[in-house]
Amino acid sequence: MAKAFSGIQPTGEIHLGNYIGALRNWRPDEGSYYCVVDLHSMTMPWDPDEMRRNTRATAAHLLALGLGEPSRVFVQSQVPEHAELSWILTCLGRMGELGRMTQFKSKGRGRQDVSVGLFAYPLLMAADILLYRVHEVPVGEDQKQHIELTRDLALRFNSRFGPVFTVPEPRISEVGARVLSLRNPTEKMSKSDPDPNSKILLTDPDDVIRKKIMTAVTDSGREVYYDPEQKPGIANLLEIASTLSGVSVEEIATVYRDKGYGAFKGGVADIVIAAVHPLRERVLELLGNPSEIDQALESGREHAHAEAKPLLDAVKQAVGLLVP
Ligand code: ATP
Ligand code: LTN
Repeated sequence: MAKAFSGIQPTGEIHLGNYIGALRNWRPDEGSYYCVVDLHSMTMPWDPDEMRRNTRATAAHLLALGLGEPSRVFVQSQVPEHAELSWILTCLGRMGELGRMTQFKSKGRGRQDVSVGLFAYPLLMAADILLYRVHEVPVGEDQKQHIELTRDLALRFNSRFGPVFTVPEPRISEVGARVLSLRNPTEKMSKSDPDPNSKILLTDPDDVIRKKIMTAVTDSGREVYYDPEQKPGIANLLEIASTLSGVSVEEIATVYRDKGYGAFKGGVADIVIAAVHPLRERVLELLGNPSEIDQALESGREHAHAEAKPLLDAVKQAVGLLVP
């Protein structure tokens, strides 16, 4: 069984893009870990109360997906090895390679007022992954470049200091790796998009989901077929429906080809509601029970720490730091 690690930022409510691109591919296998990466969400300005609330709420989503058993979910800042290894990797990473990260380029390049953390962020992500000797990192398309950097750092470290790190692979699904905004289907669906109609939340009631899909931006045509260049809005809805139903994009397009956008969107809404409704019930139940969330996180923290500590000691030993 391949061991996996992945992370999600507590920057807002979990949406369908997070679920389709990442969370649905997370499995509670032995040795796999899933992390609420609170330290990553400090790379952009944040509010402390919101951070506390979102950290618990994000954890509740992971637990509702069954990832907490047995003890696979934890909070990044509660396992100090992440920040410590991140510093060591910061001294191995190069300005040039970090400057090429497209996420940094889109959020920060050329601006003097962004944090140093935003630039260094992929090194913290590399530390997250490398601490657990995992083989796979299930993520959406936007994270591929960061995992390639993680691989480069692991190989650089191993060739200079000895074979301490496992070199991980990204696991990115073919369909649904980049779910697009319902309001602007050239941008990805994103937690930090302030327009609530741009995204479907896993806690949205059925009628809200239906309304968001019925009013999703599409082109002015009538025919339903898969063409991401010419019809990005329709292609996005086809991908969403396909990943959630297990029916291929082509088959769904054939069913609705001449039926008009209204009927197609109604069919997509049925599929999304059928998938999201049971998840919402479980998330809301857990959110009403914060002590259950905290208990699960404590158990996750203990397990993660027990694995991360010896790995960090091996790193320290290899680079010449005195291990107490
Ligand atoms: P933010 O807007 O704060 O950057 P986000 O919505 O991009 O947040 P993250 O916490 O950065 O969410 O990502 C968690 C996981 O979800 C990552 O694996 C990421 O690749 C995936 N993901 C995020 N948005 C999408 C999307 N629109 N389509 C597919 N996968 C996505
Ligand atoms: N950078 C990722 C979140 C993240 C992550 C990780 C994903 C932090 N550490 C380790 C996979 C593995 C993001 O913003 N989506």
